[in-house]
Amino acid sequence: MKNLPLKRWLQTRLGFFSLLTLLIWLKTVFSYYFNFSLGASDPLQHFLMIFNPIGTTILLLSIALYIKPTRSCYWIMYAIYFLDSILLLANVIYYRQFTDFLTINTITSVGKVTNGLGKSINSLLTWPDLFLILDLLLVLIALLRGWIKMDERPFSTLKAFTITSLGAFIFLLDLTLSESNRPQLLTRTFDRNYIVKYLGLNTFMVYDGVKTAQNNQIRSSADGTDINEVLNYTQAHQAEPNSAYFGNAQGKNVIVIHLESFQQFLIDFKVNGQEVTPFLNKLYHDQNSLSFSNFFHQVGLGKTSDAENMLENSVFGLPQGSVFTSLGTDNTFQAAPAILQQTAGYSSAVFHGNVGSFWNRNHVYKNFGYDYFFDSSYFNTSSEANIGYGLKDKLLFAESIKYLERLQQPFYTKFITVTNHIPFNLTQADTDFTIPDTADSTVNNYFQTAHYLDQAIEEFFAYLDRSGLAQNSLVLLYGDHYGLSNSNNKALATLLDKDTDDWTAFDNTRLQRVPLIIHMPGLKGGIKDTYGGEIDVLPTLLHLLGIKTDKYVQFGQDLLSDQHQQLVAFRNNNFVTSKYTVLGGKGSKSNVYDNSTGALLTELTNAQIKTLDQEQTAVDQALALSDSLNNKNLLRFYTPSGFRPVDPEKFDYLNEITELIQRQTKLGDQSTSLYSQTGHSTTKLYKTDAPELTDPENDIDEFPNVGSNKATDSSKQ
Ligand code: GP9
Ligand code: MN
Repeated sequence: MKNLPLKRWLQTRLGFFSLLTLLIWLKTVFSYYFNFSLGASDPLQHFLMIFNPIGTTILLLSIALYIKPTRSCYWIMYAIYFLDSILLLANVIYYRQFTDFLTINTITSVGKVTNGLGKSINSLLTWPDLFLILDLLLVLIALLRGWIKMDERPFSTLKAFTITSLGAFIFLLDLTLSESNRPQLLTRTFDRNYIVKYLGLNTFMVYDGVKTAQNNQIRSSADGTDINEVLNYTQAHQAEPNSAYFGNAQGKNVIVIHLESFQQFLIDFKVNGQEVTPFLNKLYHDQNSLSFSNFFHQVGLGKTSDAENMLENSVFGLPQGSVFTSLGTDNTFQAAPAILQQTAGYSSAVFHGNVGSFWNRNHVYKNFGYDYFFDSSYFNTSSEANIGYGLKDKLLFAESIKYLERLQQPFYTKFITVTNHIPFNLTQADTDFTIPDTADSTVNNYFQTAHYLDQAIEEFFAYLDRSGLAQNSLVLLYGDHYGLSNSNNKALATLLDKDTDDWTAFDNTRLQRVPLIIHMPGLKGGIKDTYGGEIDVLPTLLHLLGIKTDKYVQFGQDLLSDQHQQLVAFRNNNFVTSKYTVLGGKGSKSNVYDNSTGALLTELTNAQIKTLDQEQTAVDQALALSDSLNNKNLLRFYTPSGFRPVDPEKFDYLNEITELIQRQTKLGDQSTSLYSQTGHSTTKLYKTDAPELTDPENDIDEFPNVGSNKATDSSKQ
């Protein structure tokens, strides 16, 4: 036994180092699979999950190899191993409660964590957790008892450096493979789960630490007076409400339908003679719909989350990354749910079939003041019900009714659809739509998922009619951003009867239009060609509801106001006016297109140049002030009169069903939920042709045995 090579190996510094690396690696991979739901969905992702702890563990432990004195080297290496293991265990416990990873901010605001965990720390510990700390004790005893002898021979700096380099190389390999599987992983930061899945817990910690330090530094450089410049701008930029519309929807429920990747060109569009979205087309032209034909998305890298941010706050996203993921956990917001709750007693809820952690929604919505968040944990997300980013749209609407009918009215709700998301996959059973046959399969598939989404909306509207909700609700539908990117547009051009060779940047910009439809029985509708964008929706909506917006910090303008300026800013500082599309930078460098002809204007008059320069300056100023508001968290310095800052601690999104029922019971006769008004459930009124729901086993009436906001594997890729 004594001279076994393995034992001899363990008595060397490298052997000890390897043992600790192995232990951390095993424990981490064990936790990835048994304690966290990271949602690996292809072999490469599984490989990366198994591979990612190695590089960073080597990097960390190798620090000790530079230390020459024997005892210091061993104990420092042990300390690193100890701390890393404790960090893992702490994450496991935290995740069990919050379905999320520890961040620097959660660790430093210990009160918050212990508050949340304190209640249930015992129940959160399980026997297999012992496996994560037992080895710490065994290695300690082995060292103290001399079972592992300390090797007196120091490591040469060169050798230590070689090992550090090996760690760095493995890490870079992991990073490269991850980026190939999930482009823009670090620039967009979709979900903390993703960073851990691809790059590991240690990397997430460092990444989060760097981000937090940067944010804190920018924030601490701000003081109360910095908000003044923003207030001066937003107050001067206010557009007066249009008296013909102000208050038209007072007291109505609001249902926002977020049409994933849905572009304006789909409206009235036909493929092989078949309408792609017949229901939305009808709605678009309905006399009770206000529809906008020149409404642009204005998102940056934060895509869906940027669109949501603009809709809820009338504040832009960031030039890099997403406000939701980089600032949404800590920033102060004065968002639609809070404004509506405080000014008109609205309750609020979001329905979305992806995991709550995606785009950091589970934190952000609390800061927005959302009462309820029904994420994938509240739905039956079996594998056939899920596609791409979560629950299929028909199922999302159908299965939300049992929650919707319990909400106190008036309510402000948002349904975020997902099926029409790239790569626009759908199972055979879900579609009979004949897709086009361009050379680009992404383009072809886009029409089938858009068609499916259209049917889902139609089913939902039919329910709203049958249940009577339609009569006292305003439904606002909008496309969040493009589905087909510029690289797909050449293939799309053929379907639009355009010559591919003549396709220009102007054409690409036109395709950034998305629908905005505001529908309500009795609303004086019509198709408006006002040029506007997502930033304008909140003031438009609030004015329709009869709520003045002048005291809030909002960068948009009411689309129905005569004072609306029709200056649409994009996140890259390009812009569109009612006449021109201005792309590619400032001054003489810009390309100016005429909106009516699409021609590139090469000879501009001095007066035109002057106006365009002024407009460019206005666009740059709006974006810069919005960035300063976000980055410096300036709303913490300004509370509009009569507004109470949102307390995110009031919401946990964990037991929504119990909370809904308790609220209803507590209110008794005063309860205004649809369920209370009708005296029974209305789920039977929901009709869907979704194949998953024709099976009697899948009952949309029942509250499923879920609802703890636990992550599932629904967020693929
Ligand atoms: C997922 C969804 C998609 O939850 O909202 O976000 P996107 O990729 O469109 O930004
Ligand atoms: Mn989206």
